[in-house]
Amino acid sequence: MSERAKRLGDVIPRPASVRQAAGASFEIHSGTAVSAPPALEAVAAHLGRPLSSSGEIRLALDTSLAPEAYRLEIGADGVTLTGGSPQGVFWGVQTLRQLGPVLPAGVIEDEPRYAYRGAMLDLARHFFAPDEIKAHIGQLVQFKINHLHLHLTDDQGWRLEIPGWPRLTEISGGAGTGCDGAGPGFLTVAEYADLVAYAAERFVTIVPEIDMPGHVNAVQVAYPELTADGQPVAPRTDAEVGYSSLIAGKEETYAFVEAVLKTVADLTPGPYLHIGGDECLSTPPEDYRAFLARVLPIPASLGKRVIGWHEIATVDLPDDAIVQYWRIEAADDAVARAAAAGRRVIVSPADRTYLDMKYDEDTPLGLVWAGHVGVRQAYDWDPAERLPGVGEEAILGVEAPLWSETLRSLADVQYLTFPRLPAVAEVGWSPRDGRDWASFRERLAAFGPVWDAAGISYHRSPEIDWP
Ligand code: TNX
Repeated sequence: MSERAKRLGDVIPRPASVRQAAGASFEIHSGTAVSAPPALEAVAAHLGRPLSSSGEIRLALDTSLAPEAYRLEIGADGVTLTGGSPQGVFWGVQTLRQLGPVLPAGVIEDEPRYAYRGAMLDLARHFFAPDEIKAHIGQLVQFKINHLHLHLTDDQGWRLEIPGWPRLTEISGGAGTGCDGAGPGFLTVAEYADLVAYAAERFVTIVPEIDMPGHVNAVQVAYPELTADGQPVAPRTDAEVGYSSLIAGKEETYAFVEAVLKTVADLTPGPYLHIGGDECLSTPPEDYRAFLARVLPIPASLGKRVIGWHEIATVDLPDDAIVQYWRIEAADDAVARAAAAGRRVIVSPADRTYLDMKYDEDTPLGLVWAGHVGVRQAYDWDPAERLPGVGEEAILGVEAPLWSETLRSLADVQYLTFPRLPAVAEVGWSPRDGRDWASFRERLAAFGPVWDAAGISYHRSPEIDWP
């Protein structure tokens, strides 16, 4: 952080309430310690300072606050950070870290607008190693992102070991897989479990996605018995979509799906299983319905809540199903009907939240099918006004997906993620009337030096006056 004294509200996402007091600030110095009750010692460790019963950064719990809420009180004698749960305290720690060593006196009272604030990483078109995913999580949590959706499977590759189905990863996670064959690799069961634990220590829930019935060429390369005629199909490393499908009328299909979802559910402590369901252009509509009628109830039988891309809203949904909206047009009747029937929606409009869209015509990476997504475009919209019939009550939260067809490295991930992800994070966290582009772009500019120092390959968008 820069040494310049900040205003108390100079935080992304902008806190719900900020009252800066006149006068004294508190400066964190080399000897400043943290005091924390046993239940908060793990959170305290994220401050990287010694624990002491007389620490001037005092962590506390107050269960009358919402679990993700926190209150930060800064006075001349130190800092008191109180959360509704350890997660709330952890978000307060992120606020503290953004403010830097010189803390203006005053009080921040903060809590999120939406429970679900997600980012998605596509491991199928290009695999990212566990250490890269961990580094990414470390960046995301600074902006209070609390879900990482991992797109683990697609036509080009299969990226999670499934015991009993070794060819999925031996063949479709092996050499030559990924777009242009340049993204091989997969997570072993142990690596996935370790990743889930790493995320959990940072209060991030992993949302695993197994995409079906479309986007399954990699499955059918590994197990030709899952094609319509049982004949082998060729691996694909291009970026086409909509040509592959599991076969709704084959019993083998469901044995496969049940085995995979059981494994993923057993490995995933979080409440969600994402079953994809998007772009099934080669699945006849009646087969799509028949397939989902069998598959949508499986997560509940495994103790999980099902999420699917919004195409699933065209079929009968379990009561607790969550629909993830990704289109660019304003209206979608099926999603509105699902919301009217009580289903929750994750809002990911491609023209606002897709991190794989180019910023502008000069962006070397990314796609353009949803147009250019500049920083202001990612910031200046409201989830509750996006879809007629999908108001505040229906919205579980927002997510920014990053598809990896054009990505080859963690630096590429960072380039498309920063600085747009902080914009979507603020859309998901901050109260609507507390958001304002002029303020956001000023607060965002302060991250330039932070990212420079951390070696983050962010895009120096011309929309921001970087210092
Ligand atoms: C659409 S959005 C897809 C993905 C592509 C992405 C590229 C969605 C649910 N499916 O298969 O990777 O566009 O932007």
